[in-house]
Amino acid sequence: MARYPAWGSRSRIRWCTIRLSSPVAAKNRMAVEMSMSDQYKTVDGAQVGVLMGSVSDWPTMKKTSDTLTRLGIAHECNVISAHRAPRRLEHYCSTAEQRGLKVLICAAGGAAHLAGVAAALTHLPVLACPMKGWATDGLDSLLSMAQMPKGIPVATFAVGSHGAINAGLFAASILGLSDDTVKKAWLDFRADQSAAVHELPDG
Ligand code: AIR
Repeated sequence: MARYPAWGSRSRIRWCTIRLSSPVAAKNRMAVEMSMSDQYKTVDGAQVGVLMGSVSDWPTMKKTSDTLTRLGIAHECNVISAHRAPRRLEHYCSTAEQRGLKVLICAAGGAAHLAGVAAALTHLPVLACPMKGWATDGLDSLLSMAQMPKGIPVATFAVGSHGAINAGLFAASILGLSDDTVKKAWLDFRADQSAAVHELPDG
């Protein structure tokens, strides 16, 4: 219960009492929470959450998803724009840790605020993937992500598919610190990659 000032007919303050945690309010809050979590996909056992500002980012971010799959890392992919669905983003990020996620990878183009806002809403590490937009070849999103002011960091990767793949690999290097299966997959990947590098060109 709390008392709040309310304006009376002659502009004098009246006091009204609001029951802050009435059963009806709690039920409404629960309904809002439930409908909010219906608006994004969750995967049991996911360690990484991949977020995109738009479905138009998916052809690039599918490479992150493929990289995580190749390394055996359970993950979930969602489109949640910081600009177009801010409340959904808040709900997703503020429940991320309790749902078992350990790393978020955020991709957006243009004025890309997704990674920064996500990092403001969770203390989990946030990896940022700038997308090539409709102008400036992705420089706008690169700077939006790389130029975060001190206090809330995001780790920013290269524009486009190279950054998308590296973000997946970087997630593996983070998870590998505490997960031996992921560590082995990550080390195997690196060893295979080294073995595939030839010293001299053919011919
Ligand atoms: N975007 C969406 N909401 C906020 C931002 N920054 C980005 C998307 C996408 C670009 O805007 O991440 O890269 C264009 O989105 P769309 O949906 O118009 O194709």
